[in-house]
Amino acid sequence: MSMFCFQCQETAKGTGCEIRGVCGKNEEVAKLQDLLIYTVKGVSQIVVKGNLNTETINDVNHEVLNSLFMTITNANFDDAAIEQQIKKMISLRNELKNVAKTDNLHDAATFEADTRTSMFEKAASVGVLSTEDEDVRSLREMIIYGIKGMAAYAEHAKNLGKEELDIYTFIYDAMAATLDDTLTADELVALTLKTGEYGVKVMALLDEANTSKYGHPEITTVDIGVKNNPAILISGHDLTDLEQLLEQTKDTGVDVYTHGEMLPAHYYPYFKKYNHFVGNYGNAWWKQVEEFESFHGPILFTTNCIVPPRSKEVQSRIFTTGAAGFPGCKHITADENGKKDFSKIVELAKTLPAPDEIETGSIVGGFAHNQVIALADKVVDAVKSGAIKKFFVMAGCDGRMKSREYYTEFAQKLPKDTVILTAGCAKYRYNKLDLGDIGGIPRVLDAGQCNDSYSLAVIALKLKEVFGLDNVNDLPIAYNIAWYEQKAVIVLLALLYLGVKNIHLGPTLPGFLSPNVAKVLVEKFGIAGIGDVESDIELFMK
Ligand code: SF4
Ligand code: SF3
Repeated sequence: MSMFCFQCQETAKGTGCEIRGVCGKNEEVAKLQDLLIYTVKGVSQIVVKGNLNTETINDVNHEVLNSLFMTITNANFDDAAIEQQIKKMISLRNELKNVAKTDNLHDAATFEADTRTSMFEKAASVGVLSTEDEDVRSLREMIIYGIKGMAAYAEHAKNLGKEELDIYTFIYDAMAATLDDTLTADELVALTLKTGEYGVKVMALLDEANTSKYGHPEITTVDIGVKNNPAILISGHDLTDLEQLLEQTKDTGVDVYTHGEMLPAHYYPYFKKYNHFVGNYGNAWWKQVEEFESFHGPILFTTNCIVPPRSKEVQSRIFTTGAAGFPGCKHITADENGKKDFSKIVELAKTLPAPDEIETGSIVGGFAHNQVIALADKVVDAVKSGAIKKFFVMAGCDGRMKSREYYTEFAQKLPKDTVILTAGCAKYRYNKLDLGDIGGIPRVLDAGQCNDSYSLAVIALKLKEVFGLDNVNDLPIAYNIAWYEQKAVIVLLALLYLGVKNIHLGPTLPGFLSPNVAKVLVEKFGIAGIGDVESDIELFMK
């Protein structure tokens, strides 16, 4: 076996990628990512054992976030960048050791590897399978994946100047705990739930960061056709990158379109002042292979999900920034003030043709908590009068598996007196269907990116209050969530922490759940997979 990774929904055979990732990750990158995570664990142990105050180690906090984010599915395929990050982490780790003056450290906190060969040698013994007990392995990995998602959201919040030290402290505690062989399965289950608690905190922090800077998302119609100007496509989740790109493209004759998870940026009042921020091009991440060809202009990846490009021509137009990376694509770094110079992208755009039109029309979104709560009276009346029978939370991710057609069919076949609450790129399975409205309330309410699943939880809690219920599970809300990568893991853990039961997760249950851990999730939280559309709808409507 040359590699092992089972962190995402598309893992080979549902059990693990062992030769090459279905995502395109090769053995080298997989091993380097394993080693990077191992260094994060070692750093974490030093911080915990040395009782270091996270306030005094901000550079380490930030590099830990970046390291975790770089290993998220489809974020970074650049072996050289990951190797550099490992070296940086080892050097920071050694500096920390001098400050912390701790002993009895784990190998993760002491090993040295400064060449590619020594890194591969080390990586061979520190990956996922180095934990022998399959239940402990399953729980450790679930915690780590949740923390990867948490780190991604904390990074976006940090880029907007919002940080919470106790989130960093939790990341160190939890990552260090994954090295601790004395922890029982019960203790790890408790830590998994605690990860969910911090998942809620980090999403609340990011919500605050986004809305305090860019305003509260509001109902917005987004054009999905094209204009005649040369253009740049921006993908991923980072709104500060978008802001800087829009500033730097102002009055240049170059338009900016969103792709995939960047679509919800249009819902923020702040970005509406940019006339050259013209619309959304295409669909969810996995459709990029065709859509980038017809777009013609440069593409900026601020985060996941990158699909390895098919042609050199497309590759030459892809730029990455932040935790994203792809070998052979230009990477743009921030200066010490967080400023990024996108002028190369703008110059390239000017030399390229305008995008081909692949569709026309528009989509409507912007139903984050503030907007929905502003409509609360209307919503509550519709529920009381029976016009709305049930809400379906269908947030999460999209992916390329054929089995995801389930979600389109599910949305189409839902009774007309139901409303879909969505967030994340899962929405592309049904956001262009004409599902109509109920008394002016659209039947698909898009709250935003995957992190805006937090909004859906806020809406549920608000409805619970309005209806005077004690338990969030007594609301007429069903959860049919699609997952793909590790941000969906933190969203799921956050919902479990909030007490939401009977979540259906698909299109397949995570490969990283051992049979016993899956059993705990089923028994304690009523987690279930999906079946066929008709029987699922019948079950949900009961
Ligand atoms: Fe396989 Fe997913 Fe890991 Fe990629 S991220 S190697 S597809 S499990
Ligand atoms: Fe999508 Fe990659 Fe998860 Fe943010 S862009 S939801 S999969």
